[in-house]
Amino acid sequence: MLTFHRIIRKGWMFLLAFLLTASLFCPTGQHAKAAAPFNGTMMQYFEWYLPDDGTLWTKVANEANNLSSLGITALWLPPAYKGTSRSDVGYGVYDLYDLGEFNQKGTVRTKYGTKAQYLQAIQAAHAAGMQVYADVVFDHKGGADGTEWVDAVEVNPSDRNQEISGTYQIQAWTKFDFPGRGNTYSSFKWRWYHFDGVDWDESRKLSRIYKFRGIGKAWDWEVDTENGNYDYLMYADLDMDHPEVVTELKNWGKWYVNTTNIDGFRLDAVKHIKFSFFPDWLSYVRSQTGKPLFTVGEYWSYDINKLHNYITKTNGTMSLFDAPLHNKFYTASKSGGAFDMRTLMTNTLMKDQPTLAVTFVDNHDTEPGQALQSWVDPWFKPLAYAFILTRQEGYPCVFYGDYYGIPQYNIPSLKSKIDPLLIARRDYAYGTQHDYLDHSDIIGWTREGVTEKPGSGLAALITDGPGGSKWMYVGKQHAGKVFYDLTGNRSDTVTINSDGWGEFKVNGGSVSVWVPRKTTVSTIARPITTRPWTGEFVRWTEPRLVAWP
Ligand SMILES: [Ca+2]
Ligand SMILES: [Ca+2]
Ligand SMILES: [Ca+2]
Repeated sequence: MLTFHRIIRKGWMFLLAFLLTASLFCPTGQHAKAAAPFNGTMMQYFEWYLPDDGTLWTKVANEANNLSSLGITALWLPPAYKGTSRSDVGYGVYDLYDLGEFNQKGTVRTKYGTKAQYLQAIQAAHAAGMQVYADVVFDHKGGADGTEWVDAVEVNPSDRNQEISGTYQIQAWTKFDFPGRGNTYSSFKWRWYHFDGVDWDESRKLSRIYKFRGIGKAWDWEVDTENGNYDYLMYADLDMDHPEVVTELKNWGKWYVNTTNIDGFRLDAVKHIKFSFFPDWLSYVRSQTGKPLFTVGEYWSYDINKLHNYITKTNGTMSLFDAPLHNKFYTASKSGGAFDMRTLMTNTLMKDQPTLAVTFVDNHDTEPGQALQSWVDPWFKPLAYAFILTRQEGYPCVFYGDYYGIPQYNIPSLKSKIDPLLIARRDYAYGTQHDYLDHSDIIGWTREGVTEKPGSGLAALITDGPGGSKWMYVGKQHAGKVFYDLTGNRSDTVTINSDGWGEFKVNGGSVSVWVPRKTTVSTIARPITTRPWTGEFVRWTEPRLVAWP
């Protein structure tokens, strides 16, 4: 009997130990955690005016667990290689192979830190269950080590197909020898014939748009047709028609992924790069590294047809930032209520190519003082974030400058406004969506929730005008449940009727995200141990090219 009791007791203790362990890993009591959906959320982890103090990579490592626990699943980090100077934001790329490792351009580290710190940041992000996307700048190179004499012709800045001078020799900054790095990682040296043009003649100290002359030299095509041919943007423009350039960039891509272990790319200035280049480059790097490498391109245009054209030409091989949607947010925020909110998604990628749209509110280029300045007014930001974070279309990207603020322009942090919306995305924004985009001021939508995500489902309202209410359907499974406003903007509650409907309210010029009041489900932030790093896409759906039109 004693033995029998011991066995029982031993068995009980095993069971207890198992339950304890299981509950540690599954605080919500959901044992089928692996199968539960999890919404992917990207964060652009920099803004233009960060101080040149070399601390960003360390901050990434330090904040990784906090960001992950709020539901951030991927970080887009700024260009990590050596630019024209230490304070270069990264887009004036000098040496793609110098990640803050060699003494070049008067510095070992970049604006953001050293190579060792960068690799550490990526490791920390992975350990916290997040992906990391690298910023890739292939359009141009700056900060050349020397000049070369090159035959060139001036072109009309507003029509680059039009030559406006005879051919003459200019002194161009096109010689890249990388004396600080030597032949480490690559022995490739850049010469004038690897470029299509420059905008500076050192011998005459003249600023023009110079197109190089020589065998096979021409602006690349197809590129964006703004200014006739928008191949040329700045610095020394890479010639993607030159096979040595294509091979070197492929070698670099493979080296970069293998060296840094990053999970994807943000491609800079794709409208200035031959449209056929990236599908070839991406398929090479993906096949050589065996990684899916999620990729989003920056095609800066508010014209949806240009984005459709690029997606068609690149065969859906990459996502694009939804610049037209950003423009809608900007316009709405500046219209004092006169914007027709029913049209918020019209002619956007979010609507037309929802699985290839990376949605965002603002970025480092739309900040005050930047080239594409179009800063969404602060009152509208929580509305815009609710729109991209709680709807089913698009892969949303949260901007560092919104989240932490921009001291340079005394722009305060919106963390207290964005955090509840991140929670809404992480825990509630699942399941069938019902749209009520039916009023010039107040629009709304609901998500029914899914059983694999207990307690999920929501009802959201935003208005650019007066406050009001809307009857919306959240699903019969919510009948009798009490919903409250997760944003805290309203303190009343809504009880769902027996048909699954409720009358949800929103204040003027505001947002409310109504969610079921928790009963048994814990509100403890998801510990990272429940989502071990798998290297897989963390999205609700894989990218998929939709037939258009
Ligand atoms: Ca060319
Ligand atoms: Ca170009
Ligand atoms: Ca309106």
